[in-house]
Amino acid sequence: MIEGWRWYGDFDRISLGEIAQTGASSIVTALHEVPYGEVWTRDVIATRRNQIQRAGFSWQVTESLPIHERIKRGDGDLTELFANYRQSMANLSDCGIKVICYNFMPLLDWTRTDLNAPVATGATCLRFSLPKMAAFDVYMVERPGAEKDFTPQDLAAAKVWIDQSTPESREVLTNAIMAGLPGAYERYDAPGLREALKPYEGMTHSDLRANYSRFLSEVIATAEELGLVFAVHPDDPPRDILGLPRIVSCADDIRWNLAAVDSPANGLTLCAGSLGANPANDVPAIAREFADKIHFAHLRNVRKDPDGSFEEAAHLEGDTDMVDLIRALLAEEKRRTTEGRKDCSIVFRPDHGHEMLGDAAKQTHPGYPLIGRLRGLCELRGVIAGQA
Ligand code: DNO
Ligand code: MN
Repeated sequence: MIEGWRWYGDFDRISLGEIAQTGASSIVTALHEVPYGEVWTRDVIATRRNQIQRAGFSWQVTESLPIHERIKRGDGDLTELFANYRQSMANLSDCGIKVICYNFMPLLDWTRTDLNAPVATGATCLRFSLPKMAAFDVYMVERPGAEKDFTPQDLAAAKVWIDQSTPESREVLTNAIMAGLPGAYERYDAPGLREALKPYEGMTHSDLRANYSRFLSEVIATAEELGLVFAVHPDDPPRDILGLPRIVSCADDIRWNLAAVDSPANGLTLCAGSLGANPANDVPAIAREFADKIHFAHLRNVRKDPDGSFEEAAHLEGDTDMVDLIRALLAEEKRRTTEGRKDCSIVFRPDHGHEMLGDAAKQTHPGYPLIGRLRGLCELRGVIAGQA
């Protein structure tokens, strides 16, 4: 497996020189500065790639080539947006970047309710509390019909939280939830988010699936011609949120996604942490079932609570059997090697880490600390070496 490391380009307070000291060899990045829907030009991609290569790394995976919200909503004439997307694909391919990670979550990307939840070691982690999510949705966003999406127990716990909350704690919660909005978006307050949700009102799973399969039919044939592969990132958390449908949350969904346009270019980012947050998902089993379509892996762990909440555990300490998962990925690499394929190695990255040992001072994005991810990478490296 190839050790990857997410780097946010020149915005990142962690430099390529520092990343080199982790031992990772492949940078995972995107042109975060380009507004969604616009073309990633060949020149800008090549400049970024040269910068990465000069620092001694490869750039094999882009995370993400973002999909404009109008495509997710199936809104209006999408001809130009699809053409721009395909042009960015061609430019990436010209520059040798052949794996495209993306997600199809409407409006929000990853969602947490706490960015600094304490863990026993004294570090902090990202956490998702279902009662707090319910409190936000029902009492702060006041989304019409939100109560229907929660159990009586969730609602009772949400009421307790809101009654005890202060303006400050409500603001901390709002900021945590907004931290997962994709880069190009403004941050909303709770009433602002209620407005932002309006264009999605009434969108069903099957509407979103129709828009998703239209997207695939617009890009997968081009990907095949260019020798590119797509790797959809699962929903995080793997459930509907704020009334928005989610369609990449479990094995059944993935079966549907991969069959929607059946091609080696239509593949998966195996994000162990996202999938692992749903108790129904057996992550190593999912890795085995879809092994030949895994083009990229995010390795991290979660510890689930019975009420649907979860926290990001240390990489080898949560509910997912990471050793078994790595065994599945290594077996797939071996199979590819015996088939004589040239893309045998799967790039993985330590996906998130605990904030620890002074990480706060250098962290650009929640979940992406230097030392916390280094701890994760080293533990995973040990597991991989032990199985080689
Ligand atoms: C969160 C990440 C996601 C991921 C995108 C991929 O930390 O795993 O933001 O990059 O969903 O499109
Ligand atoms: Mn991930």
